[in-house]
Formats: sequence, C-alpha cells, structure tokens
Amino acid sequence: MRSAALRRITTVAMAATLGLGLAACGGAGGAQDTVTWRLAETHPGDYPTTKADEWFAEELEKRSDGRITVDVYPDAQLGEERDVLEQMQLGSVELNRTNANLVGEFVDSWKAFGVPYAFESEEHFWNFLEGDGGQAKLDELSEMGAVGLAYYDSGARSIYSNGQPVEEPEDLAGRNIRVQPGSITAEVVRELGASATTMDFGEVYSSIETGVIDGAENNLPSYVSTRHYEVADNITLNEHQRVPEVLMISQTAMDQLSEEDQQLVRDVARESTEKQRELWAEEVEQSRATLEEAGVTITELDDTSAFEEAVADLKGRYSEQYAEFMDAVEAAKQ
Ligand code: BDP
Repeated sequence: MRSAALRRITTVAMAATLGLGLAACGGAGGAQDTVTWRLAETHPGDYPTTKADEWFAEELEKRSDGRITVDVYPDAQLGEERDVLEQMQLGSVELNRTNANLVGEFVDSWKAFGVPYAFESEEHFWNFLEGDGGQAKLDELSEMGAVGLAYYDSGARSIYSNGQPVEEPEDLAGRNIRVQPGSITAEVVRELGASATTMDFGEVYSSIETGVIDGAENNLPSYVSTRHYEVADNITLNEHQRVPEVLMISQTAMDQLSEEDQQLVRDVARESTEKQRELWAEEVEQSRATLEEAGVTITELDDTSAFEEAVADLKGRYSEQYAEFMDAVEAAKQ
C-alpha cells in the first residue's frame, strides 16, 4: 500500500498534468463554446453516486448539444476526497462528488452536518435538504469558491468493527474507530466510548487488516462496496449521523458558461438526485443481503437512546455553535 504522503504527491503531479488540458478549450473571456470538465468520485463505477454522476454527465452532454462534456473519474483516480477538495480550489478539478463531512475542513459551517442524531428520519433529512435549509448550505460553498449543485443520499452512518458485537456504547471501550477527515465525527466516536483515528477512505481496509484500527463507521452500501466487512465483521445500526453527499462545481468552471448553460447544469444536477435516490434505495437492500450471506453480524437496536444519551452533551454544544443550521433542521420537521 502506498503511503499517504506518496499518494498525495502522485495526485498533485497527476492533477498538474491534467490541468494542462484546460487551456485547450479557452476563449478570450466570457462564455466558451465548449468545455470538458473532470468530475472526481471516490466510489467504484457500480456505486449509486457514481451512476448518478454518469447520468448527470450523459444528460448534460445531450441537453447541451455537446457543448458541455463531463468525464467522470471513479475509484478515487483523482485522489482521496480531501485532496480533490484542494485541487478544486487550485482549479485542476472542476466537479466533485464528496461527502458533506469532508467539506467541514474547508467551510467550517459544514461541520454542522456532523451533529449526531440531528435528523429524526430519512423523511426529515430530505425535507431539510430540499427546503430552504438545504439551499442555504449549498450557498455557503461559495466560501471555498464552489457552487453547490445537488445532494445525494448516503443513508445513516453506523459503527462496525471486529471483535464482539456492540450492543451498547460501553462495548466500544478499547476500540479504535476510523473517521473521515474534516468532520466532528472523531469527537462523536470518543463520546460514544471508542477512540478515533482520522484517515483517508482508501486506507481503511488495510488498516483494519493490519490492526492499526479496529473498525470504522459508514452506511451499509459503503461498508459492502469497500469490503470492509471482510475484516470488520460486525455492524451495529446505531445511526449516529445522516450526512448527505454533495455534487459541486468550482465557481471558475461555472463562470465559463453562458447564463443558460449555467442553469442547465443546475437543472440536470437537481434531476440527478432523483436518479441517485432510486439507485440508493436498491443498493441498501442489496447490501443487506450481501452482508447476511457473508455471515456478518448486523446488530439492530430497538432504539438508539443509549447512543443518543452518550452524545447528548456534545450535541448540545454543537447545536449552539451551529444554531442557524439546527433551527432550519427543526423547521424541516413538519
Ligand atoms: C462514504 C461517502 C464517501 C466518504 C466515505 C468515507 O460516500 O464519499 O468519504 O463515506 O467514510 O459514505 O470516507
């Protein structure tokens, strides 16, 4: 396995090379006739977010009569998500599908998405994302020079590890759980009673395998597609966070287009959400079946109150810090 430092250097070098291609479609200021953009995706080609990225790319090319071409790079080919967020700011990647937790390092107010047990249900979550609250969050991406285009489903995140199944927070004592960079999840996991290690997504499998960590936390489709269940064979559906995926584009790239084409990009992105959500629902079912077949222990909880109580103080503190977000979350309950 390559080291993180080496991977970062390789990624930056690759981005620089790719960046040379940008000049080719240039015009002298204003809207360009045609553009070719890169879209970074960490998941493999058959994952719901990747399929939605592809749908977005194909539909956009068709509806713009070939003026806008988007090449999707799955499997973290352009780098780990954190690196891609940096590359977007440097202008070497135009589009990015990432998880909201990662954005917190670049736009602090996005850390709010990590507040545990903020949403009561999937319905509440989508009511928020599709309403004013969700739009306000997308608008905040301008702080990092990006335009938020659409949200994708990512279900709820739960903890998995090797060793005895976890039924209550006390069972997490002594376990080292990987969390995403940029988020407040490390604190959440610690309040739940485990220790936390921040690490890029692509390093989790080998780190569990070699005993550097004991597990991680994610939704069922990611747990399955990464095959983490092979090395961490029990998952407890404690559902501590619902963190959306987001499709974003750099402002610089958006500015290359005419007003009409900018609107087209927004419209097609919005429509791709519907596609992704359908695919997501199917994938969750499929993932469950895969896990059952593999003999993974799925611990369902009658209720998550013991886990909620363990993070209540932390939730209180962050709810004050991100009061505007929590007010909008509250308003999305009806
Ligand atoms: C998955 C997200 C992916 C994340 C990954 C992670 O889809 O974008 O970054 O979790 O844990 O659910 O790093």
